[in-house]
This record gives sequence, structure tokens and C-alpha cells, in this order.
Amino acid sequence: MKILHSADWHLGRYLHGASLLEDQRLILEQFVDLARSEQVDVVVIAGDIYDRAIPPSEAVALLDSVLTRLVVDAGIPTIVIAGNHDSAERIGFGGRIFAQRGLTLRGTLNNLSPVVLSDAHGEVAFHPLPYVEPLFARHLPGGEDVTDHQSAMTHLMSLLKAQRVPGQRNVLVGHAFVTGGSESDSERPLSVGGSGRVGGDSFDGFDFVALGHLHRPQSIGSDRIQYSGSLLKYSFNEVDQAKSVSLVELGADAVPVTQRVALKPRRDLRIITGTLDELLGQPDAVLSRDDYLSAQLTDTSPVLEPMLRLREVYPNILDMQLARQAEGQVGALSGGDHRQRKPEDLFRAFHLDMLGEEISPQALDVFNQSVQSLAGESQGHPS
Ligand SMILES: [Mn+2]
Repeated sequence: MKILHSADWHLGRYLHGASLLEDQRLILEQFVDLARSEQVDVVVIAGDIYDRAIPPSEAVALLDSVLTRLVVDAGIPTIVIAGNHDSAERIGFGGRIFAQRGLTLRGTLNNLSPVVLSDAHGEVAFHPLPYVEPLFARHLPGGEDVTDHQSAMTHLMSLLKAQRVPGQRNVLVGHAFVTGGSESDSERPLSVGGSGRVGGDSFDGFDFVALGHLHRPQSIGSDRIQYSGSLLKYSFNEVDQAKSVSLVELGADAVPVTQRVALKPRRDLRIITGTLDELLGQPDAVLSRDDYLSAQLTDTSPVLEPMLRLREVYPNILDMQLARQAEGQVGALSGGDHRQRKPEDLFRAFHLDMLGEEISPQALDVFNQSVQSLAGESQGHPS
């Protein structure tokens, strides 16, 4: 059984104000091409289909187009579950109708029945499990003891395992934070305060667990439990992550063999570092100017309108930071109500923000003399 596993598409996402829809459209064309050329038996998309519960209409149109090409044009069975960013009801809309065409859409926990596919080695049962909100798991039969994510998952697993049929291989499709996984900045925490994590041993009894939620492609323990990772880099803390989709072969022995395939994004997401002059003077050959960039400026003297000037060279720059700001030297003196503070204190804070160092007593004297002479002038010219 050849499975193409992806997750965390976050269709309709914006990054620092820039719409990523065109980037998503282009990479999903490659995704559909890969599904066709590899002649996969099934496509699995493990949640966070959209970036928000009510996605922009263009994102809905994009998903419609991608699923049509996979299911209708290429005839590939496709399984989609809701993630924590999605609206369960909206993802599951029409699920019973579409199931007849080979498209499985599961949003709520109302239908936990497996999707059974066959290959030369027999049957494989796919168990689609949308993101589990503990409150909803509590309302399932026997769920009275559910209090948190772990007990919710334990309960759901007992329900799903009871559906297994001897002789079938079993694949779980889920959206969860498994202990031991490494996080990125673009994931929304599953639980505020408490732990949203579940132990990998929750999934004992499944031959392969195809997960969404964590945006870094990774396996937990072994390739039996794995995250495909997100479709694209969705935060600047993911610049070093090689994003990919997973081709998983589940043979007669039911041991998954994984190949991670990197798709080519329209634009990379990168951090560039240097002084303003260095970054403006880079020769074309060194860089892709069109990438989505965050500039880390190392200048120690003040720079004028750096973002404006950088944008002339890097049209898709999204973010800029002064390196010393990143080091957290800013703000120590600048908090509080500025109206309660003396000009001298405000200027000290400004100096520290701009230059990363305390103003010298001599310079402060000059500043104070200027303030006094200005105050004297304004007194001499009543309005
Ligand atoms: Mn996600």
C-alpha cells in the first residue's frame, strides 16, 4: 500500500501580512503531480487543512480544485481530517456523500468508522481521527472519565482499536501533539495552561500513524509514528527545516518504509544578516531577491528608513530586526507611562534602543543643555 502523507496545509494563511495562497497553489500542483506519477494508492491529509475555522473563499476554491484533481481526475482515494485550526463541522460537510466517490472528509467525532482499502497483500484499514477536543471526547460513549488530552486520546484509541479486524493492517490518521516531538512557532498550542501532549504509546496496536499538528517533518521513536510536517515554512523559526511530504510504503509485513520528498516552494523563507549597506550591496548571484525574508541588521550606528530601502532590493521582505534588539537590550528603560518621565530619562532609553549602549555623561549634558535652551526659547515666545 503506497500512501502519500501530508498535513498542515493552512490554506489561506498570511505571513507578516503577505497572502501565501499563490505559494500554496503552486506547491499543491506539485503535490498532485507527485500523487499521480508515484501512482499512490491513497492520499492522507492529517489536519489543519485551512488556517482558520472560517477560511477565505479563495482557500476553499483551492482545496476544491486540489481534491477534484486527486479524487475525480486521478481516481485516488483521499482521506482528510480536521485539525485544531479547522472547523470540524465545515471540514466534515458532505462527508457521507463524498465518501461514495472515494473522498473521506472527517471533522467531528460522530463517525469513527474505518476506510478499508486493498492491495496485493490484503486489506488496510485507515482510521481517520480528527483533532480531539477533550470536551467532545467526554461526550462519547464511555467518555465520562476524560479530563485532558491524554485521557481523551486513550479513550478514542480504545474505541478505534475495538474496530480492528484480524488480518488487516491498521493505519491511524490523527492530529495531535505526541510527547517527544519538536515544536515550531507556527503551531497553535492545543491547550492553554495544561498539557496538550499525548504519549506515543497511545498508538500501540496501529502499524502506521500518520500525524498532523507539528510543522517539522519528524518521526517519533520510529517511522511507525510520524509527522509529514507542514506544506510550507510558516514562521521564521522554521527557516532551517527542510519541508517535505511523505511517501510511505506499507508492505505485507506492515512495517512502514518512508521516503520524504521535498517539493519546491515558489519562494523560500530565509533570514539574511548583515549591515544595511552589506545587504543592499549583495550581488545578484548570491541570493534569490524574491524570497520571503527577515533581515537582521547588525548596524551599530543609526540607519535611516531601513525597511523602505531594503524593500527596493528585496521586494518580498517581510520583517526586519536590529540585531541588538533581538538580543533583548531594548525596553529596559522605556517601559511605563512616558508622560511621567523626564526628557533626560526618555532620551537615555532612546539612546539605548538605537545604539545598544548607555549614553555617556558628557553627551547627556549636551542633551540637557539643549532641552533647557529650547524650554527657555518657548517661554520667550508665548503662543
Ligand atoms: Mn498546524
